[in-house]
Amino acid sequence: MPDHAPHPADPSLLTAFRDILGAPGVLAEPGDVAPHLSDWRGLYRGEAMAVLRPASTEEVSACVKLCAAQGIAIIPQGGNTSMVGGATPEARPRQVVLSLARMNRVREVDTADMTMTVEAGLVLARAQQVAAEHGVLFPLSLGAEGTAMIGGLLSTNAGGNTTVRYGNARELMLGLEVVLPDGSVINGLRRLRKDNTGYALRHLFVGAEGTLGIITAAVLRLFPAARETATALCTLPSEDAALALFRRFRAADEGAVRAFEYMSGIGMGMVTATIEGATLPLAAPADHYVLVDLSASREGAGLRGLMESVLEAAMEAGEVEDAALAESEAQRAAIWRLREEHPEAQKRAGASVKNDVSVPVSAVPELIRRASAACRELIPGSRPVPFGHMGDGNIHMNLAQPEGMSAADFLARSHDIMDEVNAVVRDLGGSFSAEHGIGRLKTDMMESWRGGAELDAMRRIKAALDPQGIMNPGKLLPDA
Ligand code: FAD
Ligand code: 2HG
Ligand code: ZN
Repeated sequence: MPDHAPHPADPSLLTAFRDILGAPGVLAEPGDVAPHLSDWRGLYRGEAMAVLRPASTEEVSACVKLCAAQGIAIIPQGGNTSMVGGATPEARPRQVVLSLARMNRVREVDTADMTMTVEAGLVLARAQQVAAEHGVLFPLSLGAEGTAMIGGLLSTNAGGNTTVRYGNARELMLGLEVVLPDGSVINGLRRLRKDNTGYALRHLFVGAEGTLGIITAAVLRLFPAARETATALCTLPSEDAALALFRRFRAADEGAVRAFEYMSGIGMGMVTATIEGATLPLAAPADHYVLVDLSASREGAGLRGLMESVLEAAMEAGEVEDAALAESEAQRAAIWRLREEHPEAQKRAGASVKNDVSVPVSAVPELIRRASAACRELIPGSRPVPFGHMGDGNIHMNLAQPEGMSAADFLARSHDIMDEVNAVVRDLGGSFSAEHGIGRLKTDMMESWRGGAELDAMRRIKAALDPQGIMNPGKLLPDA
């Protein structure tokens, strides 16, 4: 991928931005700008004349008006944890990164209406914590929660571990405040469960990846806090057994399943080998693992009994080989750590190609088997590392480089690998982009998956809202 130095700033423009934001609101020194120019995975690096750090919606609006007048492109950035290079600028001049990090206030928590109104730069872990301090729950949960921000999470319609129970970010949003590409502001911070008033514009910005405007604040849904939990890590003989186990839990008490996560033996091996303190609470390693997390807002819900009886029946049926049940919060956290360290462990284990895909839940075992076989055949010695959110059909069908191959040679095959996996996904009626979004990584797949009337409608929406094309250019939509 191209490597570019920060773009030299135009002094008069910097002065104009400083007039709006004050000196702390504009970063222009190369050392300050650099961290905002590349992505977590190290796939992309771009340019920007400055990083703008507005502290209010009015400041965002004023910056956007100036950019629109000057034809300067804007790359909105939250925690910069995108897996698809969505928040990384392209290698082109006359653009700014607009960081929401200073807009991190909680404007209101309402436990009567069970809503929370927060600014886009609030980090997810902080949103969870504030909800907990009020005795309620904000249920979105994912590995990057210590860094990812509400605006970024909504802009990618993030999923994570609890989609099976609470839905994706979209389902957790009731209202939005958005600055449009001309600087005008939609104030849609309504906390209504029913609001049928024409086009649901708020939903247009969820999953738009910053291509239609800048989310500055949101009304989020809250839920009763969990008063009881039960968590187990199981080994299983096959992918089919994992699906059968999911069905058992669903049949026993669908409402109790908070997360149902699949992991392979190769992925778990990478975690225990590369992550300090990560140890398996089971007698022996296996080829297939499932993490089941149950929770209830009612005390005395009997989740421990439910967990034991379902696992016992599954063991009798030969679907579960061994299981470790968390006896304390510390053990629960240790089990979750084995799951959440998968991305980091994969990074430490060498180059990998990620395939964030989804299929109908019933097709997950076939996806894992067929895509793994196809990848092994394409690149002998490569190591499939499927893991993820089995309960909602979203598997990270990742592939790690063969032991003896160079990272560069392996990554040069990225698109062949993605094509191979996607052919299976297509055959199973799935999607090539489940929860991470399109960003820069998958724009060239849009034509083949969404081409025709669907992509055409997206382009027309983009042209109507952002006729100059200044919002996050090069992301989501392929060049016409
Ligand atoms: P950024 O990366 O900064 O931006 C993401 C996109 O949103 C970009 O296109 C950006 O331009 C746009 N954007 C950001 N803020 C705004 C705004 N205020 N208005 C308009 N556009 C905006 N994702 C999942 O869905 N599920 C997971 O389980 C998951 N696990 C992860 C685990 C790890 C370890 C990591 C590193 C990432 C993971 N991700 C996961 C991906 C990532 O965390 C999500 O995509 C997240 O939603 C991005 O949030 P962010 O604040 O970092 O956004
Ligand atoms: C997860 O579920 C994230 O841990 C990251 O979505 C997945 O690293 C990945 O491919
Ligand atoms: Zn995921």
